[in-house]
Amino acid sequence: MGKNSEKILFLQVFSRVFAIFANIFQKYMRKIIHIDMDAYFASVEQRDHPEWRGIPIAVGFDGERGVVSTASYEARRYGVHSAQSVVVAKRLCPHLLVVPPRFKVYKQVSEQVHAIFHEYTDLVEPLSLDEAFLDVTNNRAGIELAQDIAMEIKQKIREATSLTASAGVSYNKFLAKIASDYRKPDGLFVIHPDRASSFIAKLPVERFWGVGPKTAERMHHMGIYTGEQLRQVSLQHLTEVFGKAGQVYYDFARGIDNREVIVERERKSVGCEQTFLEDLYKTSAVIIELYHTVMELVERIARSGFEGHTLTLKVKYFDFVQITRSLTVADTLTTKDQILPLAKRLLAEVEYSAQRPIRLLGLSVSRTSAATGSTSDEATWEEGWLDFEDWAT
Ligand code: TTP
Ligand code: MG
Ligand code: MG
Repeated sequence: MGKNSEKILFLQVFSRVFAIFANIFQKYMRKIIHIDMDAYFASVEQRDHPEWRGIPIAVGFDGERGVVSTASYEARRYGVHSAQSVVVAKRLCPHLLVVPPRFKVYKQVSEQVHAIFHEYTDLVEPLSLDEAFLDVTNNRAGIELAQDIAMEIKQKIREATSLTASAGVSYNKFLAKIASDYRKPDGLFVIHPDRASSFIAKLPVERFWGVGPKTAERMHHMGIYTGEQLRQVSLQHLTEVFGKAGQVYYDFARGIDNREVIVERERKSVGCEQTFLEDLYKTSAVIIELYHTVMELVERIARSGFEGHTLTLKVKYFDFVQITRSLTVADTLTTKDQILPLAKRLLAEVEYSAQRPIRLLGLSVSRTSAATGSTSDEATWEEGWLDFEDWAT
């Protein structure tokens, strides 16, 4: 064996050993909490309108094309849920009350809750208006058990906002996120390092973070229903089927997630994009898809509380050539009525035809006017529940 290949072998062994120790360290040293508000928008509405308490309500814009942002627990019993059309929701629950959102209030409450988080640590990573990760390994209060911190935070949220939150505690983000969902509402669930393996083994794959309905279905087709079964599949097979996400699923099945809690990942833009099943060239079809993309964008802006002034349209043609068109306005772009006309204006600047059909449409809102060309192509897989790909830079 040559000197070089010896060196490579040594490095490989070293990095493998290092990874094993790093994982053990993470497992027993890190303390991560995930907090998520219960039925967030709906709970705020029921708090502020006592007459709506105890009855099925959905937050969203009422009408033919309206979509449910979220539903109260009373409504969920009828099968009403986020991202469902209002028409379907009313069919399931005929006496459903559909109330319009008040994003300003949701943002204010979110700020109150974040102030409470920062009493314990500055390592806070917001995922959306109603949830965040906290790394409390070294916390300000010097509290030993993360579980105790989670309990205190829940209590303080209740006192400050009259709302309930659920908390998940574990040694990484993936498990903390699953844990917060496990005993909703008003839940507190701890996944101890020693219990993680058996917990994951029994976990249905659809509860894995990043596994949306489509991925779950594909896994089911492969005969994978639980964490235990996912663990039996080789890394090679998973990456063949799921691409980059395959490695993530492989690690998650083993309770491994070394991602750090990233502080105040300040968003520069919020956007979404959609690749079509077939390339489009008819104006009517393109306009319909543009409309859907605008609706999705409006939801994402609402969820993130993002305030931006520049709208960017991204078009990818059949041959993968991509162009972007932007315009900046004085108003903060948040509503459909503001964004749709601007999006149409941008689309009017774009040429397409049967010879040059469109493969993908994307829209984003960003803070500055320098957005053109800077919108990232990298889709994040954080939330797997919609057909659209998310992009955030
Ligand atoms: P979630 O935390 O996903 O849901 P939730 O808080 O309503 O309910 P849960 O108790 O299960 O956590 O989302 C937080 C808020 O984000 C939600 O109240 C409304 C908004 N939202 C949308 O507008 N559209 C969506 O598709 C989802 C999932 C959420
Ligand atoms: Mg929530
Ligand atoms: Mg949430």
